[in-house]
Amino acid sequence: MNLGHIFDLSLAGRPHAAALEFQGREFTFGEIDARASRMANALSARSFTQGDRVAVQLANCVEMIDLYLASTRLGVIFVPVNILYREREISHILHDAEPRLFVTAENIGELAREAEAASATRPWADLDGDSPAGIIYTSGTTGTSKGAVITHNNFASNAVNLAACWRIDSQDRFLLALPLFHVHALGNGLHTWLLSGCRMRLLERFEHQKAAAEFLDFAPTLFFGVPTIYVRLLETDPAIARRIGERMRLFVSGSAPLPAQVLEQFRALFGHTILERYGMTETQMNISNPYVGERRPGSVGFPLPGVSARILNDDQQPVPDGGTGELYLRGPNVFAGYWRRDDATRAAFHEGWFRTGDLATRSADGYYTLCGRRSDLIISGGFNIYPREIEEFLMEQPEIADAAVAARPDRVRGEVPVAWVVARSGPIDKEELAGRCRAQLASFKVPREFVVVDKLPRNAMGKVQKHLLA
Ligand code: MCA
Ligand code: AMP
Repeated sequence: MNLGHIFDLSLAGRPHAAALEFQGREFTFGEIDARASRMANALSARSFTQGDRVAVQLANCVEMIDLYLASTRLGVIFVPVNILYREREISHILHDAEPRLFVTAENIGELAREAEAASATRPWADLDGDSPAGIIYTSGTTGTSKGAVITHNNFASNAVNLAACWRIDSQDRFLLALPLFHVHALGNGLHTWLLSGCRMRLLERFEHQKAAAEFLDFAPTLFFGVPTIYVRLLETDPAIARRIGERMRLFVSGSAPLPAQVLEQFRALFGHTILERYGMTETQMNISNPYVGERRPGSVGFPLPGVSARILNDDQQPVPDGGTGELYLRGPNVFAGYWRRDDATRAAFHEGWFRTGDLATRSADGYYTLCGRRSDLIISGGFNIYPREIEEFLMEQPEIADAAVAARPDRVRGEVPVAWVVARSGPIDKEELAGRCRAQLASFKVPREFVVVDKLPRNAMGKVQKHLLA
């Protein structure tokens, strides 16, 4: 099967059921199906064929769903681009993925008009489950991001797992506020919606000032969030939180560690124990706390069905329960490799097991707990930041001789980036430097502070000792 067969459970199987709400507009599954066909025919008219790439940088909207469904129908590979990315970051992706078309807020109107005029007959490419469905860029340790090639089978196994293990069905009311350009909203959100045939309200983005009102108005039963969102929701008035909680069935958290204290405070306020799970772009969802049974604070639970997990030490030997090592994974969820990067793909696997780069420990009763990362990845509000990329940008600036970027803990965003810089000669105008960063880097990557130092602490190998920076 390919994703089309799975989506058809709702698109073709429940054509008259309410499917989607977006900014006051409502659509049935039949309408979503027809929109997808029209968009696919519009892409075909632009001579898109199987294997072509379409890059898309849009805020959440119905047209983005149309484009995604149209792509999976034609075998076109969908390349979502973070809405916060600036020219430098976008240019890297476009050069690497070589899409036939780059869809943005500027030209989506034109494409939508072509789709309105196109036929609603269904095009249907005969796709194998191993066909690529998406290339999702994820920041590599090299500083520039690499495209993770995700197949129909990868996405399908993830959706089937989540729908089954989290009991998502057509009775759910699903509030989706996460950005569709990431696996969290796309692979978990969109796919479980289409698989289950539930009703979804899509928001353009999560706005914490409006969140409680949105919950009250839509009365969802299901919600996916990153920890920053749950920290924001702790500001909800207790009586309102209780009302929201009464209607809810399941709150899920992932993409970054959920502090145990936030889980406890949230439980006291909303009357729900958030279900924490762990995933990666390259692997979709790997490990999840159980729907029925203990959702253990600080832990991410058990490997999902079909997913095999191993914790190995630096000599690639198994670590006994209670010990810490790097987590390796195998299963139908694991991606096909990095786009045009055989070297990076080879480096990411050991004897067929994917190296997550995450450090983990397993308890005697089988719960996995993440305990940090091998790399210096920073996660801010659920967005990943590789310090190397910011360091490279800073070193290109004429007034900077040396630079290092590291995380600072942040109550709301989890972590934020801070830069330590060495001047080439003369003073550094921090405001001006911050402005240049804002123009060239996604907002979440812009260092929250610049600390000017005489030199960076380096070890004998010349590597910056980041733990000494703060
Ligand atoms: C954030 N900002 C945005 C958006 N989200 N701008 C436009 N559109 C967006 N969708 C910018 C704001 O302009 C602001 O910039 C900063 O981010 C924080 O915004 P704020 O309103 O203060 O929001 P917040 O209350 O702090 O919440 C931020 C957020 C956002 C909404 C939680 O961080 C977010 O959407 N995170 C989810 C990311 C995600 O889905 N990650 C999954 C990747 P400024 O800083 O300049 O003020 S990981 C993944 O996919 C794996 C597989 C997994 O395990 O899930
Ligand atoms: P991404 O590359 O955006 O897919 O981010 C994947 C990374 O997010 C993982 O390698 C983890 O480091 C982190 N991550 C995802 N879920 C969790 C979680 N529940 N707890 C801690 N870290 C997480």
